[in-house]
Amino acid sequence: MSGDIVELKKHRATFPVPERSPGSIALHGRSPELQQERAAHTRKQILDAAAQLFDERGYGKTSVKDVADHVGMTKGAVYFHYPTKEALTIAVVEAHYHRWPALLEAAQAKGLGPLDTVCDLLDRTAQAFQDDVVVQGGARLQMEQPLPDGLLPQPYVGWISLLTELLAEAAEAGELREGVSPAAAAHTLVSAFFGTQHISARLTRRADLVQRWSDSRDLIFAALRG
Ligand code: LUB
Repeated sequence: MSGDIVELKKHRATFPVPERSPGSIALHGRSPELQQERAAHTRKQILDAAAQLFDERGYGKTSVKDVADHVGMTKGAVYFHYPTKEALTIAVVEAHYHRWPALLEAAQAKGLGPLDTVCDLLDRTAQAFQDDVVVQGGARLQMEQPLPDGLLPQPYVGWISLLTELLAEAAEAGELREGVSPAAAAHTLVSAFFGTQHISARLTRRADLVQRWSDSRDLIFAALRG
C-alpha cells in the first residue's frame, strides 16, 4: 500500500462509521449531531491514549485493556469504536500521516519560494514530532511494523515523493545548486529527518528534536542551495 501522502488522504477508514438514518431518533434526549460529536471526541481520546502507550511501551506490550484503563473506559467501549487492536493500530498510523497535509498547507500559505517552503514544512514537522502524541505513536508503530504486510502504509515513500515534487519546483526556480538531483535530495532529507527524530526520541524523548533538526537542516540546506 502506497505511503503517498495524497494517497493516504483518500485512504478509506478501516472501520465503518455507523451510518445515521435521516430520521434517526435522538437517544437519551441528545440530538444526532451531538451524539456524533461525542463519538468523535471519544474516538480522539482513545486514539491519543493508544498512541501514547504504543510510543511508550511498543505494540507488543500494549493491550486494548491498557488503553481502556488509560482513558477510564471499559474494553467494550473501546471495541465499539475500534473493533480490534489491529484496527486501533491502523487508525493511529493513519492519523499520524493525516497530520501532514495541514502542515504543508500552512507552509505553502506563507508564499515562500519552493526551497524555503520545504524548509518551513520540515521545521513544522519536527515540532509535530516533538509535541504530538499521535505522530509519536505512529512513528513507533511504523518502526515496529507489527501487522502483516499491506495493513499499514509503506513508510517514508509519501514524504520522499512529496519532497521530490517540491524540490523539482525549487530546481525549476533555480534555487538548487547545479547538479543536485531533487529525488536524491528528497531521499537525503527524509533519511536525515528520520534519523534525527529517532536519535532525539531515544536520548531525550524528542525534547531536543526541534533544535537538533534545526542544526541538521542548516547544514543540508547550505549544501542544496544554488
Ligand atoms: C517519517 C516516519 C518517521 C519520515 O514518513 C514516514 O513514514 C516517517 C514514520 O514511519 O519519519 C521522515 C519525515
